[in-house]
Amino acid sequence: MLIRSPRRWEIAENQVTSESHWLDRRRLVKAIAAGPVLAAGWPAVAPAASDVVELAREQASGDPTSDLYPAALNPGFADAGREVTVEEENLTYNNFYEFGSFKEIWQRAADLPRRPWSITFDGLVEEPRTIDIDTLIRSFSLEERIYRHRCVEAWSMVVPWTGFTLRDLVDFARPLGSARYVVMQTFHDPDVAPGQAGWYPWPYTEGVTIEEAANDLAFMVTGAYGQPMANQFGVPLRLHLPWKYGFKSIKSIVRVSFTEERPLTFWEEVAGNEYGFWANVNPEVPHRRWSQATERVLGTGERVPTEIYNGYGAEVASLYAGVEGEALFM
Ligand SMILES: Nc1nc2c(c(=O)[nH]1)N[C@H]1C(S)=C(S)[C@@H](COP(=O)(O)O)O[C@H]1N2
Ligand SMILES: [Mo]
Repeated sequence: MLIRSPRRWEIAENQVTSESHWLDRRRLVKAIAAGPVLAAGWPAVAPAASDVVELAREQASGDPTSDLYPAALNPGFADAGREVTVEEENLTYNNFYEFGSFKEIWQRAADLPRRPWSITFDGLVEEPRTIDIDTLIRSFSLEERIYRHRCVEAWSMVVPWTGFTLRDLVDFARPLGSARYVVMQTFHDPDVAPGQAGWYPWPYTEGVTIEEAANDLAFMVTGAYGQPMANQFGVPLRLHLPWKYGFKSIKSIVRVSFTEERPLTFWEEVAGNEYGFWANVNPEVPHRRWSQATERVLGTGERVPTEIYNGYGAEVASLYAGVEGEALFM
């Protein structure tokens, strides 16, 4: 996510974070051997791709749900019309502000404990409850879907996700008939996530309408590239809404609430004049500071035209009949 300008207090935060907090000794030694370490604590030479893939494999093989992978590919989502983004690329270019406001947060995200983890369902539900993540994941049958992802920063990727539909999660939660929105929150623990020591309105909060949540495209992600997902993708459970800008796709969810009122979402609260609730992809509505007409496809060196609803209009455009008066696209 791009904000107005680098903020003085964020830079200070990066500088006070010691390298050893997020680079283990072995990696730090390697990084130093590879080149000078910048004052801000960032190795000048990018870590070898094998390191990041190796770490992702370690995280996946230690995951208590690893026996569920690989899940069957849903033939309806087998072709995203573009090549799947190279895994190393995707593992080293992430937005996860809890770990810092830059893309290479993968080492820091390795500090996030994958277990124990539970999810609380509350608000307008028949009965509020807190469920262990493994019990939750095992109550659904996992499938693989290849989706395009378009970040509001005008880059995109193609990812083979594994998971289950948000619709199934909503059914599991048993909301009351009065519920109009599904609101999700990320964990909040500044001891593990140094970015949360900063000024942002933590925890990260996102939401969709009950109708959007029921759309078949709305997907709860547990895995990527045929395995339990690496920490930086938002372990152990994240959302992916492929027709919306990437910031709607909240990571590392701990709470799912049902409300009558529209929630104030994280980026809306940070910069409501730039990031709205609906955030549907539209090449014709520029961001206040840049065009959304094209996107840089990660790992390809190419720039391609952006499509309305990120190319998923046939599935989702009908959701927005009747709300045209609102700022649907930012
Ligand atoms: N909790 C949380 N979820 C988040 C973000 C974040 O900073 N924190 N960034 C969002 C943005 S802007 C994007 S583009 C995607 C990036 O997902 P990726 O790192 O798996 O590519 O995650 C989204 N979900
Ligand atoms: Mo994004």
